[in-house]
This record gives sequence, structure tokens and C-alpha cells, in this order.
Amino acid sequence: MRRPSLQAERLAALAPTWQVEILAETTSTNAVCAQRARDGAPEGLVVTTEHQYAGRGRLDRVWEMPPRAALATSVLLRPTLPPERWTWLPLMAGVAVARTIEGRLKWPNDVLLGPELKKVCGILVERIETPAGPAAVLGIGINTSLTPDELPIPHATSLQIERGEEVDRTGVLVTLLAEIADAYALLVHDPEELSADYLALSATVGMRVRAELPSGGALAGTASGIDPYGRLLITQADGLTQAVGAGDIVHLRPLD
Ligand code: BT5
Repeated sequence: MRRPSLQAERLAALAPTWQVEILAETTSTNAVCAQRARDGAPEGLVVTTEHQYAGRGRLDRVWEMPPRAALATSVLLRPTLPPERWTWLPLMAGVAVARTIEGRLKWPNDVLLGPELKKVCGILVERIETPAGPAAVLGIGINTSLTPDELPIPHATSLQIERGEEVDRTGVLVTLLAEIADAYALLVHDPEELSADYLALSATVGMRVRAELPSGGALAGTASGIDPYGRLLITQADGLTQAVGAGDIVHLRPLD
């Protein structure tokens, strides 16, 4: 199956806000974008590709996508935010994607779609030290037109599967970049509004969850909110609430 390529002219029209670089193939758009950042690229660089063959997830996991069936995109920002607000960048990226594709968010920023809330997008935000100061690379992978037999895990889905129609991959990227601009402006100028928007899109808050922590431990309870640092609040059976800043969340069941 030969799928359409990205439409370079439509993406070039987004300049000067976004400078979109389309690579025929690459290991990881995040790796390329980070290197460009170290070499001095300005905020607004967007690296995308027709074929990402060594995509990275969090915690050294892999992110897989067939050629031209998905969007692998990295956006370079150079935020002048106080350090404690950098932790909101991954959630901000999640809000932008969820708005673009009408998805819901599993904390911190997996985007889920469909009646079974399957994963359609993964996000990896990395902080890069560069000679011009710290930069953020927002790495976003969206399954646009994967077919059921191309899904890497049973709990994944694609826009095409959920919508039952062909997906305009370039159009999704154009909308995504507009939503990133809006969500980023909220993060800078109105973080409380961004936090409210995040909560409204959250599929996690209100659920019984288990957090699998990077330390190897786990924490079960009710997801009761998001704190000012973007951490997930989990209230345990004994009433104690703990904030989780990193880890994988498993949704158990909604509150009765
Ligand atoms: C993520 O990690 O979900 C972040 C993925 C970020 C990918 C983008 S693509 C553009 C940019 N360049 C990169 O190199 N990366 C970013 P995590 O939460 O750790 O989830 C990874 C897990 O998701 C894997 O272990 C698989 O189980 C599953 N997975 C892999 N490929 C998938 C896909 N296409 N759709 C749904 N799930 C997938």
C-alpha cells in the first residue's frame, strides 16, 4: 500500500511561526531536533518525517510506526518559564494533541480515542541544554492511518480506525501546530486556564488507578487531581494523598 506523502507547500505556508523540516527518513525526530537545538536552531523549528525507524518512548522504550502511516514530529521551544513551570510542557503538549484529534488524556500525556480509550498518540518531551540556554523538544507520535494489523500493541488504535475514513496527515499536522501555539500561549500567560483545560480532557482524574513508579514500586488509589507542578494526585484508601511526578498509570475502573 503506497500512502500519500506530506504536502510540503502547505507546511511551508506556516512560516514564519513554524519552520517545518520534512525528512524522508530518520532514526528519531527528537534526536534530530535536539541536535538542531544544540546547533542554535530557533524556537519554532519543527522536524517531521515520512519514516521514523528508531523512535523513542519514555524510559528507553521504543515507538513504532510504519512509513507514511503516522506523524512523527518534534517541535523546538525555547521557553522563558520559571523552572517549576517546565513540568507543564508535557501536559501542555497533551492538551494540544487532544484538541487536535478530539481525544482524552491519560496522565501525563498519552492521548486516547474510541469507546475503549485506546492509545493513539504518545508524547516524549525532552529538555536539552544548548549554548543559547535550555530548550524543550516536544516529540509527538500520532497514529494517523495504521490498519488494525499494523498496530504494535493491542491497546493501540489509529485515527483512521476510529473515524472509519482516510486521514489527511498534513491537515492533522497543520491543526496540531496551531493548537500547540494556543496551548503554549496559555502556559505562558494563563496557566490556571491551561490547568482547567487539562482537567476537562483528562480520562484519568476520577478513575481508580495504579501508578507504576520508576523506582519499581506501585501506588493504588483514586486519581483526585493535578497539582500546580502537573503531578498526578492519588488519594489512597486511608485518605492520604500523594503526588506522582513520573510513572505509568493503569486505569482500573471509574469511581462508583
Ligand atoms: C510514549 O512513550 O508514548 C512516547 C512516544 C513518543 C514518540 C514520538 S514520535 C516523534 C518523537 N521522536 C521520537 O523518537 N519519539 C517521539 P511511552 O509512554 O514510554 O510508551 C511507549 C510504549 O507505547 C511502547 O513500549 C509500546 O508498548 C507502545 N507503543 C509503541 N508504538 C506505539 C504506537 N505506534 N501506538 C501506540 N502505542 C505504541
